Amino acid sequence: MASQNPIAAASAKFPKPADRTFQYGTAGFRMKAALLDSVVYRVGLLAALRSRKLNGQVIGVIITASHNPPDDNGVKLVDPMGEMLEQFWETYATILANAPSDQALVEAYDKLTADLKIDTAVQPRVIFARDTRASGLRLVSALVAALEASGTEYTDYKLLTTPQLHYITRCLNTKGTAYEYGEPTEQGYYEKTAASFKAATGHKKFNGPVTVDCANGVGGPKLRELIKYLPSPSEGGLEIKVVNDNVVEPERLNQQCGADFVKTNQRAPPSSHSTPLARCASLDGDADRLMYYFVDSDHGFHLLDGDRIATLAALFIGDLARNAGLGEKLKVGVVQTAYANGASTSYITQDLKLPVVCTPTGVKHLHHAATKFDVGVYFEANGHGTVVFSDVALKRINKYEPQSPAQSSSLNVLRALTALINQTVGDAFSDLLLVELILAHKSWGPKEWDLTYTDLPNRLGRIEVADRIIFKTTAAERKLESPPGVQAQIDGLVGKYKNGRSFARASGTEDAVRVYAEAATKGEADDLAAKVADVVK
Ligand code: 16G
Repeated sequence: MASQNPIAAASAKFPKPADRTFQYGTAGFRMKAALLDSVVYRVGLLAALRSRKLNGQVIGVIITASHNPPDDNGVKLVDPMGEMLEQFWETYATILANAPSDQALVEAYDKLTADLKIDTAVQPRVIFARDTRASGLRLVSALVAALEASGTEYTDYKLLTTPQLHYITRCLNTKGTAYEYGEPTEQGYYEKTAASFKAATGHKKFNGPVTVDCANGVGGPKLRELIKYLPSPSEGGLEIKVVNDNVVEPERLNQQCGADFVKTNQRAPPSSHSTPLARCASLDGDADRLMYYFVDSDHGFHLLDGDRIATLAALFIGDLARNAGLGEKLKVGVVQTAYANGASTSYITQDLKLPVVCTPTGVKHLHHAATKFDVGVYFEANGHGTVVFSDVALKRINKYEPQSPAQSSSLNVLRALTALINQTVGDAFSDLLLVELILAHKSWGPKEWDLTYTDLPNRLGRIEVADRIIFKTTAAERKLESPPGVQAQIDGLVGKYKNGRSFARASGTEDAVRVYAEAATKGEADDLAAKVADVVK
């Protein structure tokens, strides 16, 4: 009987590994690609349910494992406005992924349909894309099987960066409405990004090229495509040198390059031959994170991470709003996580005089908190982030009548920024262009940017523990409430260090606990991290 149900019949081709329990986490499902076929099939079913529940709005599915090694892969759902899947549905994803048999899967699917009062007459619509991993195509076939078994109308956008798929999802769902976001195509994405970059840059000059390490991932070919739409260097445009864009050998993805390599190792990719003060940037494997860095004349390495991008963006947008005459009418705020360097937080609150909110790790938390401001700047230290403008802010910016030529020119830049910045999710391309145009407006090189404040020395460690689940946090992951007594020990240690701060939290993506520590000197930060690690072990 079971094989007559199309969902069960197709599921039989993608059996669930018996000894595995899956969980939809901060980054969707992510693991060794060999384990993912059943998971992707079931995510396809969930996408169909989600689209039906939302009256046939388009749901996005992206197959990527971002900065993870080439043998991994992952799958994530994108909600209609291009945001992350609503948190409650993560539980449903987990239920479907763990149904022990094809028949149990059908029962779980039918039960969700009934419990969520889903109208089965609604035509579900799903779009999907993937990064350059070798396993991507195989996983796409599992996804397509689910979409066909559930009667879903679908479009395969093939290779895209994650932010591009978020963009297209939002465009499709807003087309023909007052909130139309853009042309729902890859070309539409390039055209919108390039036009707004050109408008926001005006006649400002770029101080030399920027070299972009594309992690040997999908960002390479897509950045080369975007460049075709930008003004060329001979027309006064920005020169972007693309490196590490080998996608022919997928095993090179994220190897010795990319944003995560640079952030974790606090050094440039070994292949980098950057000259002093030259601007360098690294993307991650699906181009949703961005790191900047440079070397100075004594070849010291300087990292300009997500905190730096956030502070630069907040400084520039705050100034623009004031200069446009909208200072009182636009509440600009910054959202960070516990990993943000304490010096960046002090700079934002004391020098920029802007409010800072701290949330747990994971883009969905930051994004949500950022939408509470008129203009919310959010970045994780790892380089994932963007700026979101509320509907009220957009109306004010678009309707405001400037009172002077100076106000008018600031307002024009601000308007262009609202189109340049990908508001659905952190996007390394639009973040890169944002940084570049800010530096051009300020006539700053990386050194001037770096000098805005001095990072507190810090150390991030990864500790393997018997059971990471017992590590439960509170206060946006800055304190441990369990195991009992551990936080008191950490507090006792922190108190002994000048400018000391430290926290421990269970990783959401790896079987480990992460320990972060910062202090007045590098030696003290290392020492504090080691002592806190001993407490956690
Ligand atoms: C995921 C998150 C990222 C977060 C990281 C933390 C998204 C799209 N990605 O990659 O934001 O920084 O997990 O990893 O939300 P951890 O829990 O292992 O430290």
